[in-house]
Amino acid sequence: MLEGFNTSGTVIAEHINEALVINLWISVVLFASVVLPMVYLAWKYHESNVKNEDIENITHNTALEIVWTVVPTITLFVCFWYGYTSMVTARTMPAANESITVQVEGSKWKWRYEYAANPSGFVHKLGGAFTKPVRDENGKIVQEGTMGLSALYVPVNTNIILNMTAPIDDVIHAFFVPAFRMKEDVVPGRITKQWFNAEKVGEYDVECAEYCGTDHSYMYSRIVVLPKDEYYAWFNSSDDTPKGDYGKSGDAVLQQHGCKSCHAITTDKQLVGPTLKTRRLTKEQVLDVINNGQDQLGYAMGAMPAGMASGTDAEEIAAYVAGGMKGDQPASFAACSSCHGEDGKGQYGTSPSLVSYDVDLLRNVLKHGKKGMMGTMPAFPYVSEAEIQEVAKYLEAK
Ligand code: HEC
Ligand code: HEC
Ligand SMILES: [Cu+2]
Repeated sequence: MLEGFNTSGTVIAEHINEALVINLWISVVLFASVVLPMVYLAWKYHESNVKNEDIENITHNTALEIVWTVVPTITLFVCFWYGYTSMVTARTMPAANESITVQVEGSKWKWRYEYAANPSGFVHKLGGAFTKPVRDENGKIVQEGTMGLSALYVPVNTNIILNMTAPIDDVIHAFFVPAFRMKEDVVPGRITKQWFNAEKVGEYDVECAEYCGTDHSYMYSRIVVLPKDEYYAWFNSSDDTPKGDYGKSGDAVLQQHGCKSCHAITTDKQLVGPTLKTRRLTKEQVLDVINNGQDQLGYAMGAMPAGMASGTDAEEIAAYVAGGMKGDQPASFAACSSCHGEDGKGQYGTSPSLVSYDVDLLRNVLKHGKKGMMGTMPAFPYVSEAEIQEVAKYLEAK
């Protein structure tokens, strides 16, 4: 699943969003101004509503004709203006001496990136195929897919120019970065260009948007936007990739499986599901489980019975758990610690941790899915154990 249109990483993306919204509203208004009167007039002048003698022969109405010519002309010029200025921003390359230029090559079925030589003369060449995961007939991964070195590393707040081409005997590809609203054909024997200036450190998906051959959809890559010092530390070295296992990090796993479309990872925002930023249960969720019990995650302890606490005790416990179990522990928590442990961490995986997204919780939630008061999380049986470990490590480190 692409991280895409809900994120915006560049000035160009902002421009294009603005143009889109303005065009959309103008279209809605123009559409309504034609269709609503049309429906009304069709009704008003329906055969059964008019008599012959009511009908007048009107040849023209100058005022009305001026209005319906001038108003749409102006509004369409507004559309044009926003489209045009966005296009100019996207198409005007920044000065080469104030930018980093990277050569991009798309070929069946991979992206390659080549940088200019660094001060010690070393040329970074990255890229390669995204290795597809191999699954057995039950959808279980028997061999993991990897990003390998297939990411493009760039510094934040810097103009990046991409000089793109494809080998002469290859096919047309299209370099598409949804979060940057950036897409351009990559054509054999021709150089096409795009530029961007990413405003936020992060990882953004790259796809091939050409849908005419078997594996364009697997031409998966990423743009990894790094803080400037990290970028230059890597660029000036002869290391393959910057420090950190970018292609297979917990963050990459969350991205690849589409977790991020339902879960915020770095903010407190509740999307479809809860944020995975910090611990985790809201007071309402804890109360809900206390009142109704729960039996769906497959822990060794089995079901959690309903009614382990009630009234002010329950309130007090819920507030304590939702607060991350900090401060003095209310005495009433004794009703819970027998199973969840004194520290709420779930006694070595025999019952759920109430304070962290540990490996056991992730594994159980992904295996069984989870239905709660926030909604339904589908099961993800094909996320591998290694990926779960990575995600837990990543969530813990934050
Ligand atoms: C008898 C052991 C036991 C006791 C006592 C107990 N729990 Fe549980 N609790 C469990 C088990 C087992 C689960 C996992 C149930 C499942 O598989 O869905 C659970 C699940 C939960 C969950 C849901 C976790 C999640 O992420 O889905 C919350 C919240 C919770 N317990 C809070 C409490 C609180 C608060 C108390 C004290 C009032 C308490 N529990 C007492 C065993 C217990
Ligand atoms: C279609 C939306 C959706 C997707 C995709 C999704 N989740 Fe969820 N997830 C939810 C919802 C909704 C809940 C809350 C269920 C509830 O009410 O307890 C949830 C709950 C969870 C929980 C338990 C949170 C808690 O505190 O009880 C974890 C952990 C989790 N998701 C991890 C993941 C991971 C990892 C992925 C990607 C492999 C993922 N989710 C993909 C919707 C989603
Ligand atoms: Cu392609």
